[in-house]
Amino acid sequence: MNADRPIAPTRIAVVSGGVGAARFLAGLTDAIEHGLVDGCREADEVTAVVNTGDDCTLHGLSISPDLDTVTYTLAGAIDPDRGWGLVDESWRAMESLGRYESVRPEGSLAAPRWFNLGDRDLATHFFRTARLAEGASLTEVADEIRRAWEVPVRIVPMSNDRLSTIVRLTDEHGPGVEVSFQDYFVRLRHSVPVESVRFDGAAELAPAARQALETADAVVIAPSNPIVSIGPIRTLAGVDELLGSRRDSVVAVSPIVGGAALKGPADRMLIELGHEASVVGVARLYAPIASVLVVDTVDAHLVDAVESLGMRCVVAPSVMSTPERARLLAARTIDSVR
Ligand code: FO1
Repeated sequence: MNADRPIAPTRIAVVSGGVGAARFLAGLTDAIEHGLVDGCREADEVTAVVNTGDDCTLHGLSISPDLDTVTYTLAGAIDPDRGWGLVDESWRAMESLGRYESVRPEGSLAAPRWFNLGDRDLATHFFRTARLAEGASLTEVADEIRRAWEVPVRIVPMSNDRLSTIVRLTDEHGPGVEVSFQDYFVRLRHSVPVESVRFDGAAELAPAARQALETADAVVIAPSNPIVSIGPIRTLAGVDELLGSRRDSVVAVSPIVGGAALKGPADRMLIELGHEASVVGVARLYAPIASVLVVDTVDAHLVDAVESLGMRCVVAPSVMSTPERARLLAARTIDSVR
C-alpha cells in the first residue's frame, strides 16, 4: 500500500501535537463509535496530522515522540500517568547504559540517559530507524507502526523531512544559547525561561498531510501547545494559507483553561514569547486559520473577548479527565463546524 494515498476519504483532519491531541483523538474515536459524529461512521475517516518538530536522534535511533504518543494512546497502550511511553514498561536497557558512563570520553554524547526509552518502546525506534534506512518515508513508517498497533485512525507526520524545533534560552544561560526541543523539554524540564523559538530545516508538508487538510469536511486544531506543537505544522509552506482558505470548517480547541496549560509549559511559554496565556491569547493566534474556538466553562466570561477577534466561541467542558468527557468534547467540537 502507498501510505501517501489513504484509501478511506478523510472526513475529519486533526492537527496534532502529543498528549492533549492524543486524548482528543481517543475521544473522537469513541464519539464516532457511539454514533455522535454526524456523517462519520468509522474511525478510519479521521486523519491525525502530527507534529514532528520534537523528533530527535539518540543512540542513532530516529525517535518521533508525538507520532508515538498518538499511536500508543489510540492503541490503548500509553502509560496513563506519564502520558508518553508504554504502560507496564521496563527500563533495563536504560539502566544498562549506566555501565558506560564511566568510560565515556569528555564531550561524547554516547549513552545519554536523560531521555528515557523503555525496553518495549525501543522496539518502535528500532523499527522506524531500520525502515527509514531502507528508504521508506516517515509517512510510510508511521502508517506501518499504527497498523502494527491496529489503530484505525490514519496517523500521518506533518512532513517527511526533518524540521527541528529550536529553543533559544534567555541570556542568563549565556548569550544566544540554543537547545533542541527535547533538551529544553526533558533535560532542562522546561523550567528555564525562553527567549524565542525557531524551526530549523527545509521541510515540506507531506503529501498525505496536505491531502487530509484539503479534503476533510472538518479540520480540528487539537488542544496542543500553539507554539511548539501546532507552530511547526503552521510554519510549513502553504499550511496557514490552506487552513485560512477553508477557515469556516476549521475549529480549534483551546489548550489553555482558566489561564493555565493542563500539561506542559504552554502557559509560561506564551507569556515569555509576548502572548497572553488565556483563551483570548489563543484566539489571537488562531483567528486567521479557524472560525471557531472551543473554550472550557471556566472561561465562559471571555466569550465576548474571543468573539471580538472574529471567532465564534463555543463553551464546553474541555478538561479530558475521563473518556466520557473526551468523547463529549470531541462530539461538541465537530458539531460546531458541521
Ligand atoms: N518526556 C519526559 O518528560 N521525559 C522523558 O524521559 C521522555 C521520554 C520519551 C521517550 C519517548 C517518547 O515518545 C516520549 C518521551 N517523552 C518524555 C515525552 C516527550 O518528550 C514529549 O511528549 C513531547 O515531545 C512533547 O509533546
